[in-house]
Amino acid sequence: MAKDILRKPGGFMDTFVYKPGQDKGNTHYCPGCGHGILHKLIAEALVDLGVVDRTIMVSPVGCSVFVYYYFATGNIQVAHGRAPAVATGLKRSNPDSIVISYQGDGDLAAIGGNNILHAANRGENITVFFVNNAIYGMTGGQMAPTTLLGQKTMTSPYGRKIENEGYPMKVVELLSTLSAPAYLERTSLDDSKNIAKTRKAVRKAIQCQIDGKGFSLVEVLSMCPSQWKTTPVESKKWIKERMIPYYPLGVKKDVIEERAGYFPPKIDIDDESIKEMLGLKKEKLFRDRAMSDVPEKYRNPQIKIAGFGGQGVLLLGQTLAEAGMRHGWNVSWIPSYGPEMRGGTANCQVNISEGPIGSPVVDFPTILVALNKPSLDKFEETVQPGGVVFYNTSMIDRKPKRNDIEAIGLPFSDIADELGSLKFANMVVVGAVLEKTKLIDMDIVKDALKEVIHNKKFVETNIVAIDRGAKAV
Ligand SMILES: Cc1ncc(C[n+]2csc(CCOP(=O)(O)OP(=O)(O)O)c2C)c(N)n1
Repeated sequence: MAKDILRKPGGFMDTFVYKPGQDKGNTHYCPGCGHGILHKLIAEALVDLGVVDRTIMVSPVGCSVFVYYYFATGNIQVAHGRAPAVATGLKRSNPDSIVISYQGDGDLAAIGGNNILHAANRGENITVFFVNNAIYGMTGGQMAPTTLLGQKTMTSPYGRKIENEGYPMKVVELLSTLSAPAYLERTSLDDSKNIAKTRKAVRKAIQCQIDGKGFSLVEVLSMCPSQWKTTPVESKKWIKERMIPYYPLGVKKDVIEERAGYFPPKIDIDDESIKEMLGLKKEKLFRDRAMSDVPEKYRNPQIKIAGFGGQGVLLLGQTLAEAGMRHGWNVSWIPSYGPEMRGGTANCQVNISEGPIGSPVVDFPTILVALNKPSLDKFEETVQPGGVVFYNTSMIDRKPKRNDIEAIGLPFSDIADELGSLKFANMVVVGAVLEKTKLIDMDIVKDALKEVIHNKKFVETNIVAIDRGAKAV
């Protein structure tokens, strides 16, 4: 029985794995911190409301940055203060999902002040849990917009003063002046009665989203004994005696009952609208090859292309993605490059998929293109077993070490040089990759080139480069 009472809620991961192979068993939070309590209330609510499988937790920066260690939901970690914007995108593109933005006071009220204001003002149908511990916890206890008057922090060592830092910001009251939000409440974690009220508010806020009623936010007053330089017991007292008088608890806005739920119509993108988007009005979309016609090991590839800045790495990825899109498949392309115009490292990540793409990030590619030695050194280990590595023998003087991958070495740069410029190496790669994998018809790629290459006089030579790559492989 006791075992049953103490079980972890199903909304949590079975094990808290921080790094592969490391199950910490507990959380990374300090003793007495409120985050763990709120996590538990949310995890339980997700189970009881039956939405664990369609929830996406969005964690920005702050002590709760590692929300993704704990919740058995979809998770995305985003830039400081930007959770409401990312949550907006997630919810709008996946209206059936339940999107939860989990933010601290530094994150939500300081750097992300504009983000939360506009998400609330637009009435996004998302749920925000706002942990107000009156300080920047993660970075060592600097003043937050919610720091109390007289409160000493690292950056207000004599105590916050109205003349210097202004008044502490009352976020739920501020948002309650907007027309759009459906439900705004402030609760606290300082005693069991208030925890029970927080539990109720957490559920109500998530239900509000499930019912399509619009923006909901719960501000939760929460202990931070480490940065308040006090004990867990004293911090609870401090909330009761100092925080609650300034930040009164209770519902600040609730129009849930008055509202009809809104569920955006499903957008069905048909072939005609895709053609229109691509400017292919008169041509047909090429859908004559199913992914099942592609050799099994090359299907739905996750591709990483890496080399020096200036080797055309990004254009190479764009060309593959553009061609895949013209083929009618789902594609994604994201670049990653250093600040140097030339000589720095660059890589891009491309997904080509018959089904929806969950994430554009390719950490473990099925196809790696390494145009220089540092790229092979860095990414060889990440290739999925059974994957394929195309490597540039003009610049790489070793073979891949792994024997569970297919290695195809070709002198991409030398072939490009023969065509008049090293810049054509990327298209030689395109030809080689497509000839080998049979992913996309060469005609489609050549057509796509007209889109991705801005200087039209180079289109013909690039087509020759593609043919040379195909021949070489
Ligand atoms: C762009 C950017 N600026 C500043 C930081 C440093 N930083 C990390 S967390 C943080 C404040 C976090 O405080 P809060 O949101 O209150 O969360 P808590 O840690 O208290 O839970 C800051 C300023 C950063 N990571 N990124």
